[in-house]
Amino acid sequence: MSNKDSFYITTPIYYVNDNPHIGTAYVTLICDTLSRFHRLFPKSVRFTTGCDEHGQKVQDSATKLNRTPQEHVDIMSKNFETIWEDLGIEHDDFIRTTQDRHKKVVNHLFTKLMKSGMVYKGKYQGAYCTPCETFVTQSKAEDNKCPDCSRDLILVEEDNYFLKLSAFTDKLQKHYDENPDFVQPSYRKNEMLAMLKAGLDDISISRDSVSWGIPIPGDSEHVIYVWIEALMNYVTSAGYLSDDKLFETFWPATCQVVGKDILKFHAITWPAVLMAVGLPLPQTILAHGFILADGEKMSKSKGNAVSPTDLVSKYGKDALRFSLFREISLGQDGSYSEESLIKRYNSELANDLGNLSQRVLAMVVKNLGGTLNQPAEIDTETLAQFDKAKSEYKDYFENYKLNQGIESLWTYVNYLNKFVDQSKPWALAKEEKFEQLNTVLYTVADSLKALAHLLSPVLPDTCVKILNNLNFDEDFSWDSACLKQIPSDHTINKAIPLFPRIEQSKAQKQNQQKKPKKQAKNLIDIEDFQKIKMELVSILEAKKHPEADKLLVLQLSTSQGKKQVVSGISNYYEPDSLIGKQVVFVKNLKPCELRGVLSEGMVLAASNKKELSLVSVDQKIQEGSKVS
Ligand code: ME8
Repeated sequence: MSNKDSFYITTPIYYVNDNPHIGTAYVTLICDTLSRFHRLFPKSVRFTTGCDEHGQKVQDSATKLNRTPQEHVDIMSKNFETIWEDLGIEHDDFIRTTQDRHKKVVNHLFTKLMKSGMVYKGKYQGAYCTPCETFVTQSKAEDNKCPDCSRDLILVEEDNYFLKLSAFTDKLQKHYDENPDFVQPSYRKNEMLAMLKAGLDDISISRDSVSWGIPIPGDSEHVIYVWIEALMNYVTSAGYLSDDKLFETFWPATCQVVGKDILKFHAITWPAVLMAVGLPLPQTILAHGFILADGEKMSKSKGNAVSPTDLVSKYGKDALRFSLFREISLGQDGSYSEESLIKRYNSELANDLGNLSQRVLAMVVKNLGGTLNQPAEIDTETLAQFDKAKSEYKDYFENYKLNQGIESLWTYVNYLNKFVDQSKPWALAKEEKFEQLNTVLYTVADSLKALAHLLSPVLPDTCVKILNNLNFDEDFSWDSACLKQIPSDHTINKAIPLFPRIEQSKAQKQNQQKKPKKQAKNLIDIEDFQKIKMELVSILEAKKHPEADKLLVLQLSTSQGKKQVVSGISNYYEPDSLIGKQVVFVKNLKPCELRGVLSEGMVLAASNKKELSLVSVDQKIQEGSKVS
């Protein structure tokens, strides 16, 4: 059992075949928020994330882009780090499976696995899903499609090492019985229990037709199956073999957050590996559901994804995480869109919290000269409501129920709004009842201060603003989240608005295609030219437009993730000939639909009436380089 004074939370480590997307952002934000919550207490907290850099899928992506796998993983993992920073993620470690510290751990643990008698050599003959990096048994491989992602399977026939997973069925069952919270939520645990009941098959744990991986110790013809070595990142990152004190503090992990699609690897394979090598099992594996758009899993390949970085640049970091947690109950699938973010933002952030803060602090400045005094007593109903919200919030967050925890705090925010409406401070000001006015305004300002500490994991930037508005430093802690903390004679600052309202029509307009203005024939200033942002990108995929012969639909690997562009070059290029080409991408064009397909920019081409050629560079240089 984990040390109660420490909290170790992990995200899955992400494949670097693609840039971060809404699904990877969602789980990373969950972990960031939970780690910030636990940091409020006097506790050692560790939050790790990183990249899963080996395997066939990554090897194939690198080949498509004419890169070596190492070049590819170096570029892509940097993108992950940058985007996490843009989203306000504060991790303690960013692990990459190509790092020496990880290879060392994998060698050590795999050797232990072999010595445990739980590994044997055999032949795997069957289907493999490269996008999921999974072996698929014949009975599940209907129509040669992956049962999880529906993409085409490949047939592989390899001499492989196998793990005797079948031998762990009873031990795992016992662990589940003795640790009822091992897998959460309970309906996901039941899925795992059903698998155990059906009995487990042995699994392949090596590949011999893949070279991009960690070789099997003593048999370099094979590499270790990516899923087996990737799981080991969680102990590498906790200091296994490199920092005994760290490992002692943080292993076993408190909470490992994963998507429901990869739960089996974490709730069955991973514990079996740990049992085989004699390491303790994590306390909880928490499975989240999918973010849906129009009832389908949101994913870039389906073209229904909203980009987390675009949302952050438009609405701020806090609005993204707040709306994701509010819209989707952790564990279940839930719909999400830019419109749902705007609705939450306007109703809960701007109206409930932002307005409350603005109107009360403005009155303190206007009617009390900016200075608050501690009243002799605070209304008992307010104290009771606050205590209830705080303890419910703690309980929910400790049990990974983010939406319900936020709801508890929001009940208190709404209580404060009612309190203001009923206390009518504007009437007290008019009647010059300054003592009563001070009591009302103090009650709300003091509550906002306490709320800032409680809400800081969910709205980190906003809570800094709340405390700064109130003229306090932003040293968030659970103990500071109490009422009657503002001392007498305390002067606040002029309030900076927390959430300027988003006009929905304006936001919608931003999404609408604007007709290109006719270009004036006169010369332009350099400032005008500099407004066009261009960079060098690679073409990942090219397909014919389903509705227009002259158009191709290109998928580009850009510094802001994968982008789709519709381009009128079909008469001049075969789609396959474009894969891996480096081209110039105009990245700040307003997105538009071309014959029903979204286009998020353009690629440059030189053309005349007879010929057309894409603009490129005369020698290969790093992707993402600015073109100017
Ligand atoms: O699976 N909604 O990496 P990955 C919610 N390397 N979550 C989503 C989602 C959506 N629409 N789409 C994807 C891997 N995800 C392995 C992990 S860990 C040792 C190795 C989630 O880059 C998905 O559930 O494919 C998964 O948890 C993660 O994003 C995808 O990770």
